[in-house]
Amino acid sequence: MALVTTKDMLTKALSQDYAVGAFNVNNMEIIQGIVDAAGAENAPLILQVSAGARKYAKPAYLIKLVEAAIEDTGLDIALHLDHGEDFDICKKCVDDGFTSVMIDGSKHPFEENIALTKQVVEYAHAHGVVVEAELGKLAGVEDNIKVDARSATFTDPQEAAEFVEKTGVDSLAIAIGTSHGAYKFKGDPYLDFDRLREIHKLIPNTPLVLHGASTVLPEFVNLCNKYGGDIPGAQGVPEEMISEAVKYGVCKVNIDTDLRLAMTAEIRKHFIENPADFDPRKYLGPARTAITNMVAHKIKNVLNASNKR
Ligand code: TD4
Ligand code: CA
Ligand code: ZN
Repeated sequence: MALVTTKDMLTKALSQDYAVGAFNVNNMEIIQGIVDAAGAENAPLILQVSAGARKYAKPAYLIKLVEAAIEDTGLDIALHLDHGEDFDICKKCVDDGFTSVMIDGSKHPFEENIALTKQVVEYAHAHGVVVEAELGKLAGVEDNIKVDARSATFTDPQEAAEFVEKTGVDSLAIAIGTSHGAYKFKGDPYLDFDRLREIHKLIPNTPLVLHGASTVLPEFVNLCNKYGGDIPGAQGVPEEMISEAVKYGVCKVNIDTDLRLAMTAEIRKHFIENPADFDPRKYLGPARTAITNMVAHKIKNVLNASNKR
């Protein structure tokens, strides 16, 4: 049991056509809910922290909570910085003991993204930490209709190959039609699988990362709306599409929105059904269990990662 890098996890996942779930964590109940599922499914696990999570919970709490989870469960867990926006935050996380960092230079021009990513790779590798980078832009809800918008924003396969070669990055986040949040598509869900296959063909040994991979499970959206919520028209990536992507080099799958929805649905339900309750353990406990069940389902039925630890 230890804090481990994602290196071996992703190499193994890539060669065996399954994916490691990378779940965003913001508090104790979320962490406990996720690790219980990974333990029960005997699955590899990445816990990831955004800048927003660091701001909300403070880095020291998140790191200690993850260390506590390792001690309590005996699992190997990778602790990853999600969407690091500059060298400084990546350096800070490397210095703090993270085992993996993402430098998200996707908003910069290609050459600048390369230079920034290289700088992070040099520092991180010198400290035994692995690096994920990003090329291409996650689609906005509007972008899934127009083909020309696709080639402007989605990851270019040739560029992906050149980028990996020049930066020495360990894994690459790609843009093929997903986006963050609960409103991913206006019409029918669409992922550019041809593009994904082309990228995977050119860089077959590079683990690919799919951001924005929540399905926005209708079960939870409906519960939220039934119990006083107002999130109409929410739509994510169908689970079959995630499983399909896993066949073509995607071996890290990022999930945050589905955690948020599971937790919120359960809490909304509890408040309406138990208006006299005011002990946070009474609603955070079931919310934690809802997370465990949802994550176990993903590991087993979507990521194909049960018993891959
Ligand atoms: O990288 N992520 C998670 C993004 C989390 C953003 O956190 P802040 O609100 O703190 O900025 C994903 O790719 C998850 O995608 P999803 O489909 O779950 O939204
Ligand atoms: Ca980005
Ligand atoms: Zn992301």
